This record gives sequence, C-alpha cells and structure tokens, in this order.
Amino acid sequence: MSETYYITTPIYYASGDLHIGHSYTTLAADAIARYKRLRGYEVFFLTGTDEHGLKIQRKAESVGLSPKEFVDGIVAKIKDLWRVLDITYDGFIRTTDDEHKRTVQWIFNKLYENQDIYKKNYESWYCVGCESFYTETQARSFPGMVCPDHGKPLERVQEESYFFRLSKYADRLLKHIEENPDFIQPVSRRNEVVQFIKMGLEDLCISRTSFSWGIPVPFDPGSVVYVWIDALTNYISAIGYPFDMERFGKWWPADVHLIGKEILRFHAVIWPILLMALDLPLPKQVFAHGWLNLGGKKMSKTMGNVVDPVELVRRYSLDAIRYFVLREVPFGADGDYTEEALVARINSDLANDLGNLVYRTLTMVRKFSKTRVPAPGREEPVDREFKERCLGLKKAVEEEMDHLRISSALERIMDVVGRANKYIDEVSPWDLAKTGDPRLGTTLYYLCECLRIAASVLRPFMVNTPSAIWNSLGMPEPIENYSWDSAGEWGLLEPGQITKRGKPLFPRIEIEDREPAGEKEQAAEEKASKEVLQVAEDKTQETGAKVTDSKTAPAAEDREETGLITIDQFRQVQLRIAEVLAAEKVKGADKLLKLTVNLGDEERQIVAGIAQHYDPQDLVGKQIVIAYNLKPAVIRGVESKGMLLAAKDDETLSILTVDRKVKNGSPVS
Ligand code: ME8
Repeated sequence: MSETYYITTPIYYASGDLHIGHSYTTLAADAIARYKRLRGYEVFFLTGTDEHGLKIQRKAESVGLSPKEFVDGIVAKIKDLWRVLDITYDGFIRTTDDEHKRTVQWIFNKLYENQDIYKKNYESWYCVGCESFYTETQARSFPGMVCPDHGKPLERVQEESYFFRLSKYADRLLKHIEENPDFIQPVSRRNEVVQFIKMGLEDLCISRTSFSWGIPVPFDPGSVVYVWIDALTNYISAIGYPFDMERFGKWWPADVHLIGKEILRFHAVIWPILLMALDLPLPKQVFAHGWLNLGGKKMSKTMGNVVDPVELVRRYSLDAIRYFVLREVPFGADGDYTEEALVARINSDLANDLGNLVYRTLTMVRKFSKTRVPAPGREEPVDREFKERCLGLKKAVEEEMDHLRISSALERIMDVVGRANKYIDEVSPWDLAKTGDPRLGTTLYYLCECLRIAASVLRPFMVNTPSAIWNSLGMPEPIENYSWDSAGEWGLLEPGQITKRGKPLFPRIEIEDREPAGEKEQAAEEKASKEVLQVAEDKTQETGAKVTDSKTAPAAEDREETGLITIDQFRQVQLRIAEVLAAEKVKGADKLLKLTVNLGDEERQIVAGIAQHYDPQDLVGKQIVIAYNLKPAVIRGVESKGMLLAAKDDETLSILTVDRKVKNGSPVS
C-alpha cells in the first residue's frame, strides 16, 4: 500500500472573488500535491470555502440575497477559477455542508461535556473584516482604532458567549513545538508563535449571538459557533471525523496545512489546542508563507488592490502564470507583484531560456539529423559533465520540494536549462556539422535527453508545457506513462525517433507599447488624483468609465479599436452608495469640500470639487454614489478615499443620488 499525503489550503472566505494572493497558496499546494503523486504517494489535497459569519451575512443582505444563495454564487466562481488554474484538488469542503455542520456540533458538545467550554458575558473590540476580536491594548495600538488590514473602524461588541479554555493547554503546546522543530515552518515564524504563547493565552470566545448566519450551538440555538472554530474544523470534518473513523484514520494527521502568515496563530495555537482537547494527534506541519503585495501593501479584497488571475491567464497563458507565481518569490517570504516583474520573468526564463533551448535543439535536430534523434557518439569531458548535471536534476528538485522550497526547485531546473544553452554555445554543433564530426550526435542526443528530463521534472509546476516538450521529442508514449524516477535515468530516447518542432513555446512579450508597471502605477495614481482634482478645478467631469484600474484596464489597442470595455472590466469599478454624515470646506481651497460618508460598515473621508455648487449643510443626509475601490489620493493635503460621481453641463453640476433610500454601502451595478 502506498504512503498517504494529506495537504490543505485555508478555506477561503466566500465573500467575494478570489485574487492572485489566494491563487498563490492554492497553486503552491497544487504543485506539492502533483509532486507527491509523482513520487508515488496517495494524496488527498483539500481546499474549500469558509461561508459563515457576519461579514458574509452583511454582504448577502447588501445585494438582496439570502446568505446561502450568495455563497452558492461565490463558490461556483471559485470552482471556476480552480478549473482555469488546473488545480487538482481531491476534496472541496464548504462549511455549509451538512457533514461539516454535524462535525462542528459534535465537537462543541464534546468540549462542553469535558468542561473545556464555559459561558460568560463578553465585551471586546471586533473587526468584521478579520472576523476577530481585539483586546483593549491591541485595539488602542491601531491608529484611530481602525483595523490596519481592512481599514475599517473596530466595533465594540458585548454579548453572552461560550469560551474555550485555551490557557489550560499552553504548556503542552509549547512542549510540542519544542519537541517537533518542523511543526511550524519557516523557523522565523515558529519563534513568533512561541513568544505569543509565552505572553500568556487568554481563553477564546467561540460563539456569537449578534448574528445568525452560522452553525447553531447544539444546546443553545440562540448562539452560533464563531467562525474560526467552524473554519478550522474543516480539516477533519472533510475526512470523516468523527463519523467515519476509518477514513479519518487513513489521512489524519495532515502532513501540511499551507496558509498565509496572517492566520498562523489560528493554526499554530488555537487549532492544535482544539485537537488536544479532542485527544487527537496534531498536524505534522503548519507552513505559513508570505504575502503577495501590490503597491507595498498586502493584496486584499477589502483594500481593493487585487489582481485577477483569470485575466492574467488570458493574457499570458496558464503555464506562464503558474511558473511566475511559483518561481518569483522564495516560498515563505513576502513578495511584490508587478506586471513588469511578470513580463521580465516570462521573457527571461521561459522565452529566452526554456523556450529557446527547445527551439534551438529541435531546429538543429531538424537541420543536422533530418528531424530524427541521432545516436550518441564520442563523449568528451564537457559532454560528460553536462550529462551528470542533467542526471542530478531530479535529486536536486526532490531536495528542494521535500522542504517545500518550490521556488528553489524551479530555480534548479532553470539552472540546468541555462547550462544547456551554454553547452550549445561551448560545443558549437554547427561547427561539428561542418566537419562531419560524430560528436555532433552526442551533443544533440544529450540536449534532447536534457529536454526530456526537464519536461519530466517540470510536471508538478506546469500543466501543458511538459507534455508539449515531451511530444515534440517524439516520445512513443504520453508523459503520464512515465514515472518520476525516469527523470533520473539516461538514454530513454530511442535514436531515430522523429521530433517535431512546433511553434515557440513562450513567445517573447514585447513591452514597448506598455508602460512599465512602476510607471504605470504612478500614472494610475496621478490619474486618480487628477480625476478628483479635475472636479476641484471645476472642469468638465466625466464619470464611471473613466475610473479604471490601470492593471486590469483593457489593452490600449482594444480600446482604440472599439472604444468598448467588457462587462468584466466594468465590474472592476466598484460603485457604492454612501450617506453624507458631515461636510465642510477645505481650508485654503475655494472649490473643495471634505465629506465624511458612511458605507454601512465603514466611514470614509472624500474630497470633492463641488464647493461652488453645494452648501456643505445641504449635503448632509444625502445618499450619493462613490467610486469605492479608487486608490486613495491626497488633495491639498487632505486624504480622499474614493470619488463621488456627478454630472455636469456648461453651468450646472449635479451630484448623483438615489431615487429611493437603500442601505449604506449598497453596490451600484
Ligand atoms: O483567512 N498573499 O480566508 P481568506 C498571499 N477563511 N496569500 C494570500 C494573499 C496575499 N496577498 N491574500 C490571501 C481566511 N492569501 C479564512 C481561513 S482556514 C481554516 C480559514 C491566501 O479568504 C493566504 O493563504 O481571507 C491567506 O492565508 C488566505 O488566502 C486567506 O484567505
């Protein structure tokens, strides 16, 4: 019987579309799962969605859907995204699944029976975005009592809740972490968790009464289980706990929970303690990777600074995106996403190095060997050294992947690809051809073998390229029929087999007509402030369509051709209803008003150039339309987050309002 391997991603909030940050974790898990399958493991790769909680309940209300209808729509889109990225998950858990709900309630009962849970009155600060509580000290450390991750003011909540005795297990957990150095990875993160536990663990609130969209506490249906206990349980409910213990026993403990670093404490403190209370073994490893940032900040739905993976795949191809995401940032560290880096990476590694090696090699085989793989002849030291490099590649990739160093594994592959290109230059096969030297056969054969091995070890990371290279070498059977270990063998190519040189695998991306990403962002920022200032300067103001995100705006040539944008592009502009709470003139600027607006679950400040058309007090109480996901801009020293929409003819400026009252924060679509 083969060994099992159980890998999980976080279950993502079903509160909106996922972005490239979520895809990052899922692609990493996919690469690891594919790798382990190739190594002969029986793999269970679990992903899914976290569907309960106040944030989702409010979102659903704001679009007039029931929470279940709302999450069903989001889940369908998430599954579509995983199809586009060719994610090979084996299980998709939803916290709204009946099986999952049953498990959560069973656990709640069990903890209650064991007296690990008690009820008390609770008052605390809360961020709906994080679905997390903050102590007074934590809350006061956030400037303006605003959540630094979500930009939303913390809410004060008071209710009767159930509490879980975390503190009881602190020493046991510390001991476990000390005795199992691999439990929390990377190492730097382990130290952070140890410090946190040593500071003393407070008991944890695990139920809520102030919203209803959740799993009811079995013996107190007025309370629902607080999201984190509900969410973490997915890792065991998905494999049958506690109703199918045979299945559970097959997979548990998990080999690795892959997560982003912001949810490490939940996974490395709360989750293990919950498992201890249930008398279950702990996962072998929690691996917290870093963040993909955009413009220096964590890419996040709430902040609106996101990149759509589907759009990237459409523009650059699936394998290029898979490669970039997995290669660009050392797995564990933070990294900045820029389109410039993406294009540079595709051009250098995929077009110049890999694509070029395939193309050059097959061109020479076509020219010097009538498209047939030649038989190897005489071998010189440089050939032998090259062959050894190729033969060592499988092992090198294994060494990296066994420690989840995904980016380094790709680097090892590209090192060999680079070596192969250099080998061509060193050996000059065209000179050998001129003199009819039989070493030409050696060189071409070795290069073809190098391509076969590279294709084979690229399988965990890319999905179309390995078989494209494989087929172009004229291999008799599809790549799927060859084991991982075959990448460590030499001589599988039969001399005489017919190669096919197709189109270049990764055409170079010409960027002359694109602004480099850095400038592009600056341009977008300038554009954003110009748009607000334009109103301030009382020039004709255009509305909606002008507010586009430069990263995902239609290619300039498309727009020039048709003047039209697609519905997806339009959807990227989030328009929302905001109620004006206060308005005042901006000192020293005749035309500017500073508005404080309410968006349901947040307040914001907006600067608008409408002072010559409206008295501030006339605006208070009006519901206006704002561009919600516009980058903040500073106008005359005052920060403006968003832009109000207004119509203007030669004389009159009129702000857009709604025909009848709707909830603040409602989307305009
Ligand atoms: O936290 N860079 O869900 P979530 C890298 N439901 N990874 C990122 C990222 C970024 N900019 N943005 C998101 C939740 N991620 C909970 C989890 S698990 C029991 C419950 C990835 O939708 C990363 O894996 O906010 C991060 O931990 C996760 O998405 C957060 O997804």
